[in-house]
Amino acid sequence: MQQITLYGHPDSGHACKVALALDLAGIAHDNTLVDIWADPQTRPARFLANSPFAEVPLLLIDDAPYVQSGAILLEIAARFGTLGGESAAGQRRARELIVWEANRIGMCLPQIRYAAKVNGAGFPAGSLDWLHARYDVDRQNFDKLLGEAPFFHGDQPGVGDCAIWGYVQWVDEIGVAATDKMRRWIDRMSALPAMKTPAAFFPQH
Ligand SMILES: N[C@@H](CCC(=O)N[C@@H](CS)C(=O)NCC(=O)O)C(=O)O
Repeated sequence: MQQITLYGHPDSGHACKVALALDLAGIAHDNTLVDIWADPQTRPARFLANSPFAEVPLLLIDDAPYVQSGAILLEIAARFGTLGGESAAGQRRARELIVWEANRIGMCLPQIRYAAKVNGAGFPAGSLDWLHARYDVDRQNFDKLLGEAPFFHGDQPGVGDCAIWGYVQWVDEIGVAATDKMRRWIDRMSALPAMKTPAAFFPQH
């Protein structure tokens, strides 16, 4: 049987995306916490040997490493034929959603969230305004991409929903406006039986 290990941290929406996908698909795995706020050199040796930037998420399938949350999600969908990976149309949808998320909503929301944590230290003048302006476009495009379906992949959530969940789960904490459609999608995602809080995905033992 394959041994699957996900390295992550509850503050990492990128890691939450992958943890959610594995649980939604019912793929047996272990989650291992990596302290992303500690000196990288203190992180587990197996993690450092396999994550080129010492970043989470890292997925190990047996001894094969997979990094970059969007690429990991696409690997899960294709390898296990799940969460959109079952059909050519589902795979195309997954690619489009994941690339959009990484370029847009998954770029500005983590930065706005991090800026609040460090009180804006290191953010050049005007950069937060620029990030907020981008998010205003992104939330309108969120509505366009979702359309009238309950999930981005249609009647059931797929890896694209997992990707978008990564940071949209925190819109209220971040203090940015959600659209009505976004709020209803958040409610549907929150109600999924496989859904967990970030702390439950990556418990601090
Ligand atoms: N583009 C990467 C981003 C990964 C990333 O930024 N990980 C952060 C946590 S969200 C991290 O591990 N930071 C710790 C560090 O850089 O030392 C992905 O999609 O997986």
